[in-house]
Amino acid sequence: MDDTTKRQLQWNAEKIRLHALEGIYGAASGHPGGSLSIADLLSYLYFYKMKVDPKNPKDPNRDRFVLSKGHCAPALYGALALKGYFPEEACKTLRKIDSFLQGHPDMKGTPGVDMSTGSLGQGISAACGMALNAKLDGLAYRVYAILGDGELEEGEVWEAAMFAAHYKLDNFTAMVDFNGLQIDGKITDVMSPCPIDKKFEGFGFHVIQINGHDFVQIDKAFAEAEQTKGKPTVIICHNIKGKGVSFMENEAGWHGNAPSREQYEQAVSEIQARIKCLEVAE
Ligand SMILES: Cc1ncc(C[n+]2csc(CCOP(=O)(O)OP(=O)(O)O)c2C)c(N)n1
Ligand SMILES: [Mg+2]
Repeated sequence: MDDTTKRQLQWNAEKIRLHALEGIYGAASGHPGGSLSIADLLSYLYFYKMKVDPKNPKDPNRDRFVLSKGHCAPALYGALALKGYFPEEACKTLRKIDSFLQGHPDMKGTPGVDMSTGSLGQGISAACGMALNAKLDGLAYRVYAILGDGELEEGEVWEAAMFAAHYKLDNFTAMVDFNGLQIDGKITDVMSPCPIDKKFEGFGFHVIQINGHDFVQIDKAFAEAEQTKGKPTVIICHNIKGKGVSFMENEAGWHGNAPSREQYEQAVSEIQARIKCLEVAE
C-alpha cells in the first residue's frame, strides 16, 4: 500500500471517528469506546476492500458487511455516510425520534446496512448464512463481520464458527476487535474468552493476528485471507478501545457513555488536529 492511499484511509478513519462522536454527543447516549476502536477497520473495508456501490445498495453481487457488535453503529453510520449512502449531516440525528439511524443497525431503515444487529452473537451467524448463500448460488461476493472480544463470551459465536468451518466458508472473514474491554471491565476479569487464537484454530479457522490500527498490516491480513482456501479466516485485531481520543483510550467507563460538552470539544479538537496534519501531508 502506498503512502497516499494510507493517508487517505487514515483521513477517512478520523472522519468516521468525528461522525460517530457527533452522533453520540447529539443523542447524549451511545457507545464511543468500541466505535472509535473499529474506525480504521471500517475505513479499510469501505474505502479500499469491499466491492459495494452506494448507488446500488441491494446489488446481489455486492460484498456484505455485518457489524456483529451492533452497539458500535455510530462508526458504521460514519463510514456509510462518507461512502455516500446518505448525507453526512444525518449522523447528527443518531437515536433521535424519526431518524433512520437507530442506536443499533437496522437493515430495513438504513441504506447500506446488510444485517440488523445488536444482540451480541447473532451477527456472525447471519454473516455465515450469507457466505453459504454465495457458495450455493455460485456468487463471487465475500462476507466480512466485526465481532467484539466481549461478544466472544456468547455461545452462539462458537456455533457459527463451527458452521463456517464445516461448510468451508473461505469467502468469509471475521475480525475480532480485541480491545481487552467489554461493558463491565476487562474481558479477562469478566469471563475470559482467551486464548482467542487457539479457540478459533480449534474451530477450524485460519488465524491471523495484527495491530488493527495499522493499514499496512490490515491490508496484508486481508490478502492472506483471500488466498486461504477451504476454511474461513479470522483476523484478531489488537486494538485500543477509545482509539484516537486521549481520555477515552483503554477506559471501560467509555463503553457506553456520552461525552459532556467540554469532553466532546476536546475530543473533536484532537481528531481535527490529526485531520489537518493528514491534509497538509497530501
Ligand atoms: C446478547 C447480548 N447481551 C448483552 C448485551 C449488552 N452489551 C452491549 S455491548 C456489551 C459488551 C460488549 O463487549 P465487546 O464485545 O468487547 O464490545 P466493545 O469492546 O468492542 O465495545 C454488552 C454486554 C447485548 N448487546 N447483547
Ligand atoms: Mg471489547
